[in-house]
Amino acid sequence: DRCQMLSIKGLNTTVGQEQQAGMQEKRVLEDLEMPLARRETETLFQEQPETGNQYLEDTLLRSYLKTHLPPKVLEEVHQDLERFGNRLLTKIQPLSWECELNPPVFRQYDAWGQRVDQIHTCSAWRRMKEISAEEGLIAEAYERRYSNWSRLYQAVKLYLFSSSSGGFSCPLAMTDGAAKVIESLGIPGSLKNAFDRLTSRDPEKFWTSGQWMTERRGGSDVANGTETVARKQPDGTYRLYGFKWFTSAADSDVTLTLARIADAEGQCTQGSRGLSLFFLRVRDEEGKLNSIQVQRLKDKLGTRQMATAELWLQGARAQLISAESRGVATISNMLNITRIHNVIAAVASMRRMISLSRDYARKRVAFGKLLKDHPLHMQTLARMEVQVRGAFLLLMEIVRLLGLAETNLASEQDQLLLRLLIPVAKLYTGKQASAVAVEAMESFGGQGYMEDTGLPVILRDALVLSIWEGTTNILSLDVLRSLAKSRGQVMAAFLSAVQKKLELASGTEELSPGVQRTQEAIGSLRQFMEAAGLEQALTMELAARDFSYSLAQIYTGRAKTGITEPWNGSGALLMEHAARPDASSTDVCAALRWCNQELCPVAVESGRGSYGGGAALQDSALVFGNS
Ligand code: UCC
Repeated sequence: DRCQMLSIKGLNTTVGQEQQAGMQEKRVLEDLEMPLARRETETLFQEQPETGNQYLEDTLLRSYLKTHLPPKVLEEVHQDLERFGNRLLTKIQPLSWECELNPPVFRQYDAWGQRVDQIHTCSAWRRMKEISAEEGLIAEAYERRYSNWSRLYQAVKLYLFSSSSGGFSCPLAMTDGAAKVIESLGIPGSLKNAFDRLTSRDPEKFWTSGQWMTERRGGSDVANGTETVARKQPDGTYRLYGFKWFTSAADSDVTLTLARIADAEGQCTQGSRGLSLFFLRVRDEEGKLNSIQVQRLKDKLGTRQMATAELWLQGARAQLISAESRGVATISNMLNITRIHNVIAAVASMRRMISLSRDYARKRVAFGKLLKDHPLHMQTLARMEVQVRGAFLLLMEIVRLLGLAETNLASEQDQLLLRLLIPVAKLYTGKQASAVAVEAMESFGGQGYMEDTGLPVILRDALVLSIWEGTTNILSLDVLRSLAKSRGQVMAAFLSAVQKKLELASGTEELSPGVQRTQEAIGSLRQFMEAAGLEQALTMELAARDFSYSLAQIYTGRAKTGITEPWNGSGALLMEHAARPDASSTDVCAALRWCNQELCPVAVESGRGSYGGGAALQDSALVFGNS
């Protein structure tokens, strides 16, 4: 034992060190006599927080499916999801951690100085691609085996997969977006092979897609920031010349990208109208890059499992797939899909963090009892739980509407509502996911901050969700775009949908305070909109974020300023869910928690004069310190 202890202490008893070793040996022996000896602390330790079968454990998901899916569909889907939940737990989660430990490596030159530009991904990452095909994670949405419910079913599988995917959800998002664009173009013959591969269940055939939109001068302002030029070739294809500054999942097989077509004099139209959309294969059959050079891989805060690269396009051969000058409008089909995937990732990340926090609360003892027996700790977890419930129902609402739209079953109102809710949900859940990740991390104390627990990865990966696919402000402006383009019809659809849900909820006595508060919030929202219509455009731009938050909170609900404050606001979706005949007391409680205080921040801020020209000047003075 003594020898072992010495070696644990790292002692080396070579000649000339005996004296020092003797002293250290004495200290070891003293240690052994201490009441809490190291031997004991080595045997104890905290049990690791874990989750089981994510599908079986997710009562909200299961109750949602039970309520909405036709019984026959539910039966089949239930079996598959239970099986998938087991596969995730036993086979896929370990791969996810492998992806984190073995991020992609870029090799620019070979040993003999030849430029090779190879992006090496780990075997677990490549296995994720095969699993994605086998599970039909893209295919399900396009095969439409379950008609309008196919999209929702696909989203549920992606939601379960997301937090075990080792970052592979990102290429899947873009693959889905590319398939959607091709489908919306009527699957032209020249893109049939690509469409079949992007939506294939065969791992040998399955392709993933990138979405190369971001250039040095414009991540948000794509219309003015895109410098890439497309030159037409005699065979009708194009060659692209430019520099793409962020290309996520740069190991993808194909991509969609924007460029400006040069005329005979080499001149290009600037702005949004100058942009067209192209499809290209990244490598040829032999794996040789399509006149593309990889400058370097990005050194990112999170999503490190996935290769994001800077790419030079040096005459990459590409196919024009949009009408000339309709690039942004055409790629917006892709954006709307990737934004939904962003929502999926946000909800999945919150669900995972909360599940782990919950399990830890059952295992960790502090102050003489388990964490779960400390009311204040449970209050904190409960607040997070209400967050994820609202976000989950918002996600389901969007994919339900998308499923209707894709099977020609959506009313005009459904389509308008979908257009509005995508940016609202993306901007809102992106912020929620970061807040929940930070709060949940705290629930593990110092352990939450330790890399080898895997918890910091979840936080890092969540932080990008409010940035990629459009930042919070860009998405808030997209909400205004949807209002302007529809001449306000999206708002009419929104208000009518909320009213319908409240009518359902008003049949349940316990929910009446929530119904009342939502009605008040809608009244405030209407007043704000009437007032804004009479003022200058600046008012709506300054109000865009608070306005979008108000829509999110009224439709689903949440506290105004953060999860650490009491619940305020009321949620139409939560109340609709709580008004089901077989709703649980937890469903009612979650809806009522949502229903306590202000849920229309835009009306409050408007009353404070936060959106006028004077407020803009004040903002500027506050930021720059002008007197
Ligand atoms: O970050 C990126 C990759 C990340 C990896 C993927 C992960 C996915 C999540 C995974 C989870 C695990 S790629 C970069 C993402 N970049 C963006 O999202 C761009 C952000 N910027 C915007 O969204 C801007 O608002 C722009 C680029 C859309 C603004 O462009 P314009 O050209 O200035 O805007 P316009 O002129 O207002 O719009 C042009 C046309 C209009 O149609 P027409 O001409 O018919 O009136 C708009 O109505 O495009 C239409 N349009 C839309 N239509 C614009 N946005 C939309 C939309 N969202 N839906 C429908």
